[in-house]
Amino acid sequence: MAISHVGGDVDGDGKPCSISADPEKVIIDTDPGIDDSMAIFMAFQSPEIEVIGLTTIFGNVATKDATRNALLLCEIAERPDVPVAEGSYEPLKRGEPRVADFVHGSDGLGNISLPPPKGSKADKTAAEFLVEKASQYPGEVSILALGPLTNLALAIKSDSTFASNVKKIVVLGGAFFALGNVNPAAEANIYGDPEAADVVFTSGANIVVVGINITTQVKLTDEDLAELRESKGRHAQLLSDMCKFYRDWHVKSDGLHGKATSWNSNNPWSEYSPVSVAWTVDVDQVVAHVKKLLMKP
Ligand SMILES: [Ca+2]
Repeated sequence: MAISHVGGDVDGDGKPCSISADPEKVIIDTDPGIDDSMAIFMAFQSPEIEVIGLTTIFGNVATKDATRNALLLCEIAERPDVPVAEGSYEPLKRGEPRVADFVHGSDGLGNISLPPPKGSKADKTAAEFLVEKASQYPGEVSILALGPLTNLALAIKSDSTFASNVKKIVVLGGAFFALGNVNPAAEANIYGDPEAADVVFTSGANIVVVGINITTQVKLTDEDLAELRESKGRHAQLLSDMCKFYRDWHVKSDGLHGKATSWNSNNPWSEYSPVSVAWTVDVDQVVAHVKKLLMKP
């Protein structure tokens, strides 16, 4: 990303810092979800990113609950202007979607009795919204896909130029040389709609995959959560409340730790290049970045 403009104290840390003159347009395809709520708040707190819309999908909750939560998160972040387009209620091959509400609470946000949103969803479906924005800004829109890939697959199927119009699709999903979290062979977002994942990975779009082998390394400890609660972070209290349910569930399972930085472009989808897979990350740096954004006033 080009850093070409020195802005004011956008970090709130007392020092001037660089921001992109032209923030990256991002659509977040999401099933919020506590981790997705963090990601959405972090995106809103990042001057490098212009969130041009949220699209919703089943996964951590049913799609209509994901839509309610997405609208609510935009309102809490004082960004009710951000459109929320509702996605598919079911995977490509149809049938009841798998919903993991035992991880995130029945409302998807840790059962903390939040009010309903005031606003309403966009007129367009998620797939229509994705296609419209990708063709309105060809080569400029990145999609952060945080749930099953149904909406992206529908967009690819409905518009043959979609895959080449999007700048980049960052997929949170898969497990590389690691066990899945639904069963040893499958990670939840891919398992939620494997046919859609196949459509996306073979579309020719510029894709970066961040799998569970990475995400299980990047953890907020109880100390981190205490620090968050004590911080002046804009949504620190809310996130701390939400995280209680999530933390208690995750205490039951744990992953491994690792460090280094590498992306592997030689992978099972290499013939559909460019698909890059993250093998490792600098865990300390990622955690520090997450905390910085979550604790930003
Ligand atoms: Ca998610």
